[in-house]
Amino acid sequence: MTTRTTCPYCGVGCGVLATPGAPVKGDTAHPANRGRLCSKGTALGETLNHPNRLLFPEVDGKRASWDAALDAMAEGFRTALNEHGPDGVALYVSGQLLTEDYYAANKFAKGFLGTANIDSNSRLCMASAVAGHRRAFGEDLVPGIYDDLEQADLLVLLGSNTAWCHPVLFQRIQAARAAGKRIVVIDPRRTATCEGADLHLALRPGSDVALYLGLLAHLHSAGFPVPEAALEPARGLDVPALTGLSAQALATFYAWFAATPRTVTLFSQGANQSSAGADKANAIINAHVAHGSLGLPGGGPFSVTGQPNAMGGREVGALANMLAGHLEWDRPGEFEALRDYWQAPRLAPRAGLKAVDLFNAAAEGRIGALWVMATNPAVSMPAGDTVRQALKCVPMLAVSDCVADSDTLALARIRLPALGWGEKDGTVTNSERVMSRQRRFLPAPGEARQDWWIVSQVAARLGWGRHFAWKNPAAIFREHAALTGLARPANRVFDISGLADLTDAEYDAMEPTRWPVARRGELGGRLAPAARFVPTAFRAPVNAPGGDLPFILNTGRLRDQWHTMTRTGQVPRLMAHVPEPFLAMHPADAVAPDGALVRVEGSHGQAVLRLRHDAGQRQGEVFAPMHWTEAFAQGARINSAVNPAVDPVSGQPELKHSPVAVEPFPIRWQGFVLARRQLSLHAAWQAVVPLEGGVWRHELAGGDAPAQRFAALRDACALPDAAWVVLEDAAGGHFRAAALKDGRLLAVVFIAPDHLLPPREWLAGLFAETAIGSAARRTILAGAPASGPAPSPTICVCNGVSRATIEAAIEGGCCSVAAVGETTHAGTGCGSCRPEIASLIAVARQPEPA
Ligand SMILES: Nc1nc2c(c(=O)[nH]1)N[C@H]1C(S)=C(S)[C@@H](COP(=O)(O)OP(=O)(O)OC[C@H]3O[C@@H](n4cnc5c(=O)[nH]c(N)nc54)[C@H](O)[C@@H]3O)O[C@H]1N2
Ligand SMILES: Nc1nc2c(c(=O)[nH]1)N[C@H]1C(S)=C(S)[C@@H](COP(=O)(O)OP(=O)(O)OC[C@H]3O[C@@H](n4cnc5c(=O)[nH]c(N)nc54)[C@H](O)[C@@H]3O)O[C@H]1N2
Ligand code: SF4
Ligand SMILES: [Mo]
Repeated sequence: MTTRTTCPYCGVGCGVLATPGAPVKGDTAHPANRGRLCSKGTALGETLNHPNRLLFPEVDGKRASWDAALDAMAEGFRTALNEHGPDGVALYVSGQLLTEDYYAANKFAKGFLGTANIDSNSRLCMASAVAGHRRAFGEDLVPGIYDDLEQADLLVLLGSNTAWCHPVLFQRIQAARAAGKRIVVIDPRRTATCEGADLHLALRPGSDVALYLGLLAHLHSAGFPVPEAALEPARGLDVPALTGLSAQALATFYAWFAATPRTVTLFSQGANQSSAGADKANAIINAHVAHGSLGLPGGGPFSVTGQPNAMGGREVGALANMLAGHLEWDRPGEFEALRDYWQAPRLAPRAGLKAVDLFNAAAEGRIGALWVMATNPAVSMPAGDTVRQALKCVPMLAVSDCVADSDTLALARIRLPALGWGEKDGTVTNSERVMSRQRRFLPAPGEARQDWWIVSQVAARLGWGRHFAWKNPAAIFREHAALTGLARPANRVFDISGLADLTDAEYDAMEPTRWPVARRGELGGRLAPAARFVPTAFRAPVNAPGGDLPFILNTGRLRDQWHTMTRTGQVPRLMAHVPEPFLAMHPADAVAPDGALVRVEGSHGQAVLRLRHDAGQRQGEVFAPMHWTEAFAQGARINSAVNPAVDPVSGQPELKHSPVAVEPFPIRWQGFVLARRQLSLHAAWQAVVPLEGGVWRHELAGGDAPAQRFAALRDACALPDAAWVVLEDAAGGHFRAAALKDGRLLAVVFIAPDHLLPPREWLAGLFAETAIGSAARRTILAGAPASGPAPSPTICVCNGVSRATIEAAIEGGCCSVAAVGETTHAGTGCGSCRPEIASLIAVARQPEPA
């Protein structure tokens, strides 16, 4: 049985076909991807059968019945309401909830707890774009559709690593790249997205508003109408100095933009995660309004969403400063309309606390009950250590999650097992306003239940049962859809009331549907909303580097990881691309050799990462991926070092810009252990990596005595009947051991005084061998084969092709991505690695430095 459903990762919202026991396939009938998938989507099947699911409710660390857990929830909320009133209870939810779950959570908080303290991880993600849309269009609207990205003659990718974060959009763009189409990337670092771009503007971080003000002034001088108020902040602005871009590069970009009616600016976290995020959105919109490209096919501003249902959360209004269905407190009659529709006399009368303020309130003891759903704030919030402290201050911290061991769950008093992808049922909305069904195709594991059900049961125990008496997600969807058609004093574009009378069967069969759908049968398309110019003045990021914190820390994503790695971290082939947490730094800045460990220290905390020299970084700036958690790498959570500065309009944290210091991490030894199971080891620094074939890689470093540590690590492998071959050079600080039994390798332990250890890939491969002879035993401790190519990281995860193999093919004369594919099969699977193959070709073509 094949089920048509939707990928649970990014906001592209690809349709997938799921058949239990077979690999997941792209749905050729889905408008977002037409059959394509990226590396994460392709590996979805491998994330099922998660080894570490939360299967039963738990209260105070003990298994509890649902009845007991739900009673404890209700009691926790009652106590907090009595002690603090509605301002002292809160929910923190997520764009990974389905629309129906999201709607239920928002109705519970705002309608019945009477608090608008319900915020979402969308605050860290989309809040600035939402604020920009509301200021310009009076409503949170994304005008464009994906076809516009294909039809644009000039595509500007601003603060977006599209190749890695919206890979199927990137594939669509590349496939539709007709002669003459230009791509400009605006990003301080050189990313995979820059491959094949016509222009890369490596601007100073945070200077996008200045760049777009310069564009507005240029458009004005080229005859496009711009109101004086919007132009004013551009006067006298030294754009080259503020952006660090040459006058020539600026002139080229501005001239292309002015001359190309079909121009799209696609923007993402480089714009949103900024203390000027809302202004960046409006500066972009202003330029398109002046240019006349807003609403044109192939034109306009295009905010792409991150999470699978970031849009759905915005539609149901589950952010602290919004009501449901795009209704607003400050528009006459809307609050009353919602209050009457929900029959909710306690409806929250005003906006609540945004994420950063919410966790600050918790730290101050002002939050008596907090319910976290489908997000991992202990890892993903800035000033991570402070947030962990705050979570510990909440008397009733409840967490609903699918997995049993997130960093946030570890702090919870009540743990509620939620259904995950493939088990839950409902809808999601992607970046182009297309609502798609996520359908169930797996049985519920253990006692896990869908989030909306859990909400409805807590509500019932608080006496509000009849308002939450839905029998299925279809019933919630109908209530939500009808709400969007409420007679409103001001018209809203977001209207899906044409879907309010879907039967259960029609809902189950619902095809991907773009809003607005005001009447049954109608379908939404590209929007051309009336837009206001919102004057934006340039402001530098809140915290400038200097003094003790001389570097700017930028953070973001990797191709094959999803957020806090709860799913992708379980899949060896997705771990193969980048196995360890790292810090990228320009070689001229390097404070330590490539591969050494460094400490990154910010105003609120620190993290230890492996240093990577990377000429694609601007000097003075460093970059770290956001993904690693305490569970995967002790001491390597980058958000400990990220500052909690926020945008004054949107409240979105400035996750892309934190002043930090970077220095060598003092250690006496570094090492690794490969074993056939995950070991519980403790060291000053550690990263754990699952490898193919059931092998676990443990990277370790410490300041204790290496000889004792070597003995302890061998003991920790707990292999009493294995034969160990051992090499000890106590004076040099080198210790190596391999445990074998019946010709099979069971474990290796390597320790060195620094990071110069043999590559792990070859050793890991030996675990698959069944008859390791005596000659081979010696090479194990050498850490390298007697002959043959050195191992290298996997670039193509679909076909397991390493960088060395690709480089050999290029050396052998393959000079295009297609030719490399024919020779090595690299890039012929999902295609996510094609930009990296292109970059290896480009590097090989560069002349040798004299
Ligand atoms: N593989 C993968 N894909 C994902 C996700 C994932 O975890 N993994 N997560 C999804 C989610 S929730 C989101 S929100 C999206 C995010 O998608 P993106 O926004 O594309 O991803 P990021 O890597 O966070 O940041 C994008 C780029 O912004 C740049 N940047 C930093 N500062 C500035 C600046 O001041 N100006 C400009 N112009 N650029 C700047 C960074 O260098 C970075 O390359 O990805 C989604 N897709
Ligand atoms: N430094 C830095 N920090 C960042 C960012 C950055 O670029 N830099 N990006 C920010 C952005 S844009 C985002 S979106 C956030 C993401 O950060 P988080 O939302 O914290 O990350 P996830 O790992 O996706 O957490 C989702 C959790 O929900 C669980 N889950 C999945 N599905 C369900 C479900 O149906 N029900 C329930 N109850 N649980 C479920 C998963 O098991 C997982 O534990 O990180 C933000 N933090
Ligand atoms: S681009 Fe990849 S991660 Fe995003 S929805 Fe499509 S398959 Fe999933
Ligand atoms: Mo996001």
